[in-house]
Amino acid sequence: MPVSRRNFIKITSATFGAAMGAGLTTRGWSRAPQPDPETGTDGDRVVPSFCELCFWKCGIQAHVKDGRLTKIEGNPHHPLSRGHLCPRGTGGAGLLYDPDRLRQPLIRTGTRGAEEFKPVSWEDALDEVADKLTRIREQYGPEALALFSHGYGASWFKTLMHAYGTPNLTHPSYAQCRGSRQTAFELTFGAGVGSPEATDIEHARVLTLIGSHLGENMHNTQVQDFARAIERGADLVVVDPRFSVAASKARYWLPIRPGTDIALLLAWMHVIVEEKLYDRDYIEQYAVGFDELKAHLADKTPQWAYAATSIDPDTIVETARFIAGGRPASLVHPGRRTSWTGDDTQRGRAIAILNALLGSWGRRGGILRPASYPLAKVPIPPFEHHETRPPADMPKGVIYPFASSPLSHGIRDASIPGTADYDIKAWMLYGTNLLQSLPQQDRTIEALQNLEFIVAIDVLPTDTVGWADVVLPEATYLERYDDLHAPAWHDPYVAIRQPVVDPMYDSKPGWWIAKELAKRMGYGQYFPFEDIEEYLAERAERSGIDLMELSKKGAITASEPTPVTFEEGVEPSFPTPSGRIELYSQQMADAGLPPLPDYTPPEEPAADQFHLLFGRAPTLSFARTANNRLLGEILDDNPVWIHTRRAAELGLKDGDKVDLINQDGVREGPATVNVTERIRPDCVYIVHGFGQKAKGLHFARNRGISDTRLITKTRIDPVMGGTGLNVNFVRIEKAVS
Ligand SMILES: Nc1nc2c(c(=O)[nH]1)N[C@H]1C(S)=C(S)[C@@H](COP(=O)(O)OP(=O)(O)OC[C@H]3O[C@@H](n4cnc5c(=O)[nH]c(N)nc54)[C@H](O)[C@@H]3O)O[C@H]1N2
Ligand SMILES: Nc1nc2c(c(=O)[nH]1)N[C@H]1C(S)=C(S)[C@@H](COP(=O)(O)OP(=O)(O)OC[C@H]3O[C@@H](n4cnc5c(=O)[nH]c(N)nc54)[C@H](O)[C@@H]3O)O[C@H]1N2
Ligand code: SF4
Ligand SMILES: [Mo]
Repeated sequence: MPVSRRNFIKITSATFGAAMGAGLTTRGWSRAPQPDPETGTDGDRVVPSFCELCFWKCGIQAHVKDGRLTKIEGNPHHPLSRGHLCPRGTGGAGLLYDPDRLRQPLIRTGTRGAEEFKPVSWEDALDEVADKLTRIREQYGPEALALFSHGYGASWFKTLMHAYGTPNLTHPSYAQCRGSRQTAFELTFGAGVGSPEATDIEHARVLTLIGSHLGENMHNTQVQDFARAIERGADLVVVDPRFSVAASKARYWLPIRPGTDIALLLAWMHVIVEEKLYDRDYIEQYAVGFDELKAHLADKTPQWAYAATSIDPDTIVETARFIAGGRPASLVHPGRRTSWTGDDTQRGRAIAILNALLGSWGRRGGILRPASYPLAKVPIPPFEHHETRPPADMPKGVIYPFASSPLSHGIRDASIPGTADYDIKAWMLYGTNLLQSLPQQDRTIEALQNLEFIVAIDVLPTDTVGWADVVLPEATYLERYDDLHAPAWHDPYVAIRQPVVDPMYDSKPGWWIAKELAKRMGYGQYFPFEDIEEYLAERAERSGIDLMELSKKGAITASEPTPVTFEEGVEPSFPTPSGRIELYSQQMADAGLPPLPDYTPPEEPAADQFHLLFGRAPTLSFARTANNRLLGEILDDNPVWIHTRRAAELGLKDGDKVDLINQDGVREGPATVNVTERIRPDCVYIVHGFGQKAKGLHFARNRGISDTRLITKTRIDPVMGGTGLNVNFVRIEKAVS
């Protein structure tokens, strides 16, 4: 039964008020979480919430004793964790108790970027930010401010930006991450695959991974499903220039030449179409453009692809048949960080079309059609209509027709005066570390030098935070509430983030920071609540959710199983212009882009160079966890993988120290050498997230090397403007320092 806020507070304080553990002073129903008889704990309380060590948002149960977090486990009530977490999720205490945390608001005293600040009161810091942003708006218009964000807590600041009136809301997780995949699937099926991805890995008979290094890429539910699929006897085809963890479980490992996957995908489809191995009924019923596709594939033979990919034609034929043999439970994973070589939407389209030929969209073991738990909104007044200009994210005269979210590197570039249609003058940074996440770091620095005002809302004094004029220390995800969360998922659910312990030091939750800024800037009406508990109670009540139950369990799943496949009753609808799966994309043709995926040969490295590849390690979330001492105990360096033969030629052995010098002469080092057979001789590989320089990160500083500093070159995806990051080459020399 839903409860009103008033009753809720009454019930919870009566029931739980007396039983509170020490150290928790938040009031009202937030005290609800109690030892759960199912979990047991040697502490005082177990608080369910959801993780923020990455963006998968697994449910956690945080154990507290004497007011201190003692351990974090997976929440069995949450469909993304099912009682388990990835190693990073369990290491959340390393963030909460990080001695380097931002402790109080700071205002810059030295030159910008010198990381010199003085502590100030919240009053002074908020007044300063509100005053500066109001002046920027008066002088240049609202679009002169950009918000860069990553993470669920950004929702409050997005509301603030809508009130302010800027269209420049951006996140590197679009153009530097999964934007091209999203665009490709939208163009083909009329819908993306979402986040968390709605792939049914668990029930796949054949799973094909193009790069996607599951097991190192540790998205928890995917990895659990991956393990289950393997246990159930599913077979894997892994395409990766590196022998990844997933490759070690595979029936086929195809060590492809980097940047040539489109050729392989076209050749696979050539075989599948020529040999009539595709799902003919499905294609006839749901798709358009098959004849055009067939004609396009006619000359994309395995022999043709061999020259591009270096994969033997017989292997291409064999794997094509093998992949088709598993249909419709044959899933070609859509990928996640697909910002590789600038032809990424085309590669995404090839993957989408192959999935269509296999009939896997809307099928068990393929890509499901999930639904969200219905959540009502807390009403706010309509945002004022501002006559603003469009986002400043594309260079003058350039249009990327299918960009559906402002491009972060573009907005960065527009902050260097005179380069875009108008200049960006101020940045608000929320949970984003642009010096590590945007390519072409020299441009990021130039932008940082030219801006009139920078405010960073963060938890740590990172490289980018060091450039801010005002720093606002946010309480970590273990110390705050955020909005309710209900993504599309196989089992629709709603989850709550709630504080496990009180905010440490003088940190404050994001909702409070945004609300205080809004009040000062005249946008108070968009935060129509006294505190977050009132907001959450109202939202829950409007949504018919029992907040007590939610607070106690951490997540509530819809009671009835929801259909997720066409067979189970999901209406096969494809919201493309034709209303069908678009194998041939008229939308692309109309925009002057190739309507069927084309292969363009990538640039090759010189004889003494290597392709620079990078990826994830199970215990690290890019730059986000680099200073986490608990996780650092497991991995505190990112050695550079070099093939045995090339290492011998260079006279290198394991543990040697080297520098990497890229095609533009940027030198990064010293890096530790890892000599291995697990990589193609023309590639090197490092884990992203190391090589931080910030003075205040006493653990992460100068540990390992940064891939980002070596990414001085990108290839832009003409379809949606993403930055291909995997187009840089490096030479290797003995380290100079
Ligand atoms: N532990 C951990 N897990 C994470 C994250 C994290 O930080 N830590 N981050 C999360 C996020 S935000 C994302 S977007 C995902 C990213 O994870 P993925 O989407 O899996 O990342 P990719 O860049 O696609 O995959 C990297 C792999 O691609 C291979 N590769 C490089 N070039 C090529 C090529 O040309 N062709 C082929 N076929 N393979 C190539 C590399 O050798 C490497 O094994 O991971 C998520 N999961
Ligand atoms: N060279 C290179 N660049 C890449 C990638 C790569 O592999 N290599 N990967 C790309 C991908 S896939 C992605 S998704 C992007 C991600 O790049 P970003 O959007 O920059 O995201 P993060 O690295 O997660 O941001 C880390 C910041 O969030 C802060 N933070 C952590 N928790 C909180 C919190 O609770 N509140 C607040 N306010 N701040 C918090 C950290 O202290 C840190 O400053 O990077 C992309 N860029
Ligand atoms: S995958 Fe790991 S880090 Fe990401 S939300 Fe889940 S537990 Fe946290
Ligand atoms: Mo990402």
